[in-house]
Amino acid sequence: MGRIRRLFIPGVDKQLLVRDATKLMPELSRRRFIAGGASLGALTLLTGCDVTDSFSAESMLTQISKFNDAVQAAMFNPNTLAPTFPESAITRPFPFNGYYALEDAPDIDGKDWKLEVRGLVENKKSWTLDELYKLPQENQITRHICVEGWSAIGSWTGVRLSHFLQLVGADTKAKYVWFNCADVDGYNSPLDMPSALHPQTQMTFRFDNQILPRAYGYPMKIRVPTKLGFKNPKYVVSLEVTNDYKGGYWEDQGYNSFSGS
Ligand SMILES: Nc1nc2c(c(=O)[nH]1)N[C@H]1C(S)=C(S)[C@@H](COP(=O)(O)O)O[C@H]1N2
Ligand SMILES: [Mo]
Repeated sequence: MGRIRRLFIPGVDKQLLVRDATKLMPELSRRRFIAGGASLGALTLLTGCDVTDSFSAESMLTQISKFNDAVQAAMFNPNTLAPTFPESAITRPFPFNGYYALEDAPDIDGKDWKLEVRGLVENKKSWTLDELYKLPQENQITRHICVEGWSAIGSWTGVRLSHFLQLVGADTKAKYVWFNCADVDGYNSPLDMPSALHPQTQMTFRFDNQILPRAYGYPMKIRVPTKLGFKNPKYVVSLEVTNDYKGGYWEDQGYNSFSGS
């Protein structure tokens, strides 16, 4: 994970925290948590606590010890919705994150950009931004959790990915939707089909009611609030419906591809 920036969390030893939390979990949850990589990010996703200081680390542990197996099983269920928040909870400014500095982020001209659609779909036509903007859009205020140890609440607006997949005649029995991005050294990420069809999984065009800024993935990112941050590709240029596991930028470096509920 050479290029990952390590964030300092005052008073919290991440490894100890993950170890303590694991001990507190009921058996079934513990097994799933360990199978999922036992990361601090997964713990944050599970509890909704943002571990940025020793106080919230403590409340996270308290919360975990209160869980019963049924509650945790529900949180790992792909049919469960990610928690939503009021506008007052939005984190401002919302953090930018990439494996490079913001100046090096893709600078895409929306007029030239097209979304390529490939693989197991009936209609492989490319989509312009104007065409995509005309599709029905929804808003969600949800939490984004990064494995580097931070989380933030944002407001995203866009088209349900399941709606788009239906429009292009995608084979929804295929295993994955694989996204490719415009980053200079590449970025891609496979999403399992049940998560692609999840009602909160979104082709996002707006952040905080403004056209998606460059920092957050202009012109389009895929918002998957049931997954960790790295499974939310920005600057997307193509999607491919496929049965082949094609790997991903962070997945290839050891992060669990499931990484979420
Ligand atoms: N194309 C692209 N998408 C990406 C990344 C990236 O480097 N390139 N980083 C991922 C990670 S690790 C995180 S935490 C989020 C950060 O999104 P944000 O900048 O909107 O906070 O984007 C994800 N999607
Ligand atoms: Mo991340």
